[in-house]
Amino acid sequence: MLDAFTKVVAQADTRGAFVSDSQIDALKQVVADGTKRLDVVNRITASSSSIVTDAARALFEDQPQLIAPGGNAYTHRRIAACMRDMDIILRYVTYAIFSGDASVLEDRCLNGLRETYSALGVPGGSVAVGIDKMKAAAIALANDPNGVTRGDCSALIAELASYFDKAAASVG
Ligand code: PEB
Repeated sequence: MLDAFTKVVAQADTRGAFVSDSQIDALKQVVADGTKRLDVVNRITASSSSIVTDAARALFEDQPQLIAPGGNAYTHRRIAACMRDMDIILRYVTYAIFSGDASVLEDRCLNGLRETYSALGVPGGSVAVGIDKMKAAAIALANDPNGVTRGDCSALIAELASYFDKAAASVG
């Protein structure tokens, strides 16, 4: 598990090189955007349960066969497992945006998830749709200008989007 800084160190060490100017510049930006980054983590964390519930509800509205007899989310036990999975994925996305690196998400959540889902008969494409709905809600929250000093958050939002996209692509 790496963060933006340890990633640079690991990459430099692999090359047997000192940290480069361009790497230092990129990390300066990470430091400069630190407060915004924490605001994003804080907002998503505070609303995580509604992000998950709303996304699951919208997914089941779009794909009612999931909760019909024979569907992979049929019965409360499976609905609960489904919402728990979405909660886990969102939690790892917040860890990734917090640390500025995808490795925690990749190594501890997405690694082997496609195989797990195929063994369980969980439709990965539907999970990807659920992730996409969480992405839209999380980005709307992170981008909400109310209650915060306004600034350019485009790089952070693009980074946040990339973690959701990585999660969706790994199961879809
Ligand atoms: C991954 N999900 C399920 C299981 C595991 C995971 C390991 C099997 C064990 C269990 O049921 O608890 N666990 C989960 C995860 C991590 C982890 C992401 C990462 C660290 O440790 N079914 C649907 C929807 C979708 C869904 C499309 C969006 O129809 C999910 C939600 N996952 C789902 C369901 C089950 C499951 C298990 C329904 C239960 C399947 C079953 O028992 O038949």
